[in-house]
Amino acid sequence: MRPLKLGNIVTILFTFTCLFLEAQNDALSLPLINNALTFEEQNGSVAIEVEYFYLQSLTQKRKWFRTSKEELPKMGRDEDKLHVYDASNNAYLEILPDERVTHDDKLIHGENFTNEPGKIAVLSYKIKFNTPGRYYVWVGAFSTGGEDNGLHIGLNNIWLENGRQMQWCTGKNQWTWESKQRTNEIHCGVPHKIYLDIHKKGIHTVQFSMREDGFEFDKFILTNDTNYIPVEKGPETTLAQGELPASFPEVKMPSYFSTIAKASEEIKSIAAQEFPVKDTNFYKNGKNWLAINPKKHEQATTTTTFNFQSDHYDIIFVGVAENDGKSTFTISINDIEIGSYSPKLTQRLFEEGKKFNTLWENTALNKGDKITVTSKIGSDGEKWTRGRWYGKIYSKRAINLLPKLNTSIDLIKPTILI
Ligand SMILES: [Ca+2]
Ligand SMILES: [Ca+2]
Ligand SMILES: [Ca+2]
Ligand SMILES: [Ca+2]
Repeated sequence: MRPLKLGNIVTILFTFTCLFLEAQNDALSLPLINNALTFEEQNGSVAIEVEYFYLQSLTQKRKWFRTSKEELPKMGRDEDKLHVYDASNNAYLEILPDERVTHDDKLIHGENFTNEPGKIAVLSYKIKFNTPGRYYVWVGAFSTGGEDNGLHIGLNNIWLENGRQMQWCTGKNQWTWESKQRTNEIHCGVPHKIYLDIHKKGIHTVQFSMREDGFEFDKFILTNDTNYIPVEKGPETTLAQGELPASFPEVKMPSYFSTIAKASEEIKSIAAQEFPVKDTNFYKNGKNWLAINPKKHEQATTTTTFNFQSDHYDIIFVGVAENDGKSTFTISINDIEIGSYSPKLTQRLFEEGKKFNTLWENTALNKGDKITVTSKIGSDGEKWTRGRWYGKIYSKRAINLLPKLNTSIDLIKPTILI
């Protein structure tokens, strides 16, 4: 028997792939729960993962599709990346296709945009309310542009003025809680104008419908507390009846350092933990960093050998910013200092990314050179930093990868360099 030619094999695989995706797309727009499942308001609040809608209707023009680690909708135009990392319950819905990505794309009323609530792609959730009253609606959404940041809210198939035109302006490119209504005067929205009035105890249906296609929707919270602001992923879901499926699989954010280090074969890197630790005053902090214990030491020094080809390199030092002071890092080659660097302060406990890297351009490095990093802890007057750092990256001058390297991490896929 003659062996199959490679071309044949490829064709066969391709056909199967297409069939599989079509079947999967359909499944990603269907409810995961039946209409017996009822969420429950307790103590004036209820939080719901939007992927647990029991009904989706009016889907001729646009449809909500679920995205999770293993579920990736392919539904026409959809230019933004996956945003599963940091989504509550590791899953979210996106309304697709996203035909209006920028202001220059044609606005088609009733198709890629609608100011009329309850007309396109309506999601429904059953909630048992124990406490009648006014409930402010908070929604966790991920917006990447100006044409994917609007939504409408309804109650029991009635779409009132205070559920129209929910709007996000700040918090681009990250999951962001908001509760504002767009008005003609204030396009970025007015707080406390998006609410539902629950007049009677018992089961009500809360609904959402499209305003702009490409909207990404993670979770919503109804609260009767005017001062409430959600933090992190918001409260847990509470149920009156039924059982939710198991949580979606977690998606870990790839390490920032490994992502940029793997961006090209021309990039050489030495991670902090590849430097020796013994007798240096450093310790290994988690899987990626070296750090100093401020109770024991103020300074630490480590040296390793540069084993890559001799050349001129752009050297990027990948630091970690901390919130209790600024650490200082000094880099030397064969005991000759090339410079020092202090990452800026951050509001978070620690943070990494392009804002916390530094660069020494066009530096001669020879195979066998001794590379030394000295860290000094910093302080805010009360607490001390830990002099954390991540590693160093070497990029050959000739190919100039800096525009690529000088980027922040995006999520999931390692093709992340913009
Ligand atoms: Ca998308
Ligand atoms: Ca859009
Ligand atoms: Ca989107
Ligand atoms: Ca979710």
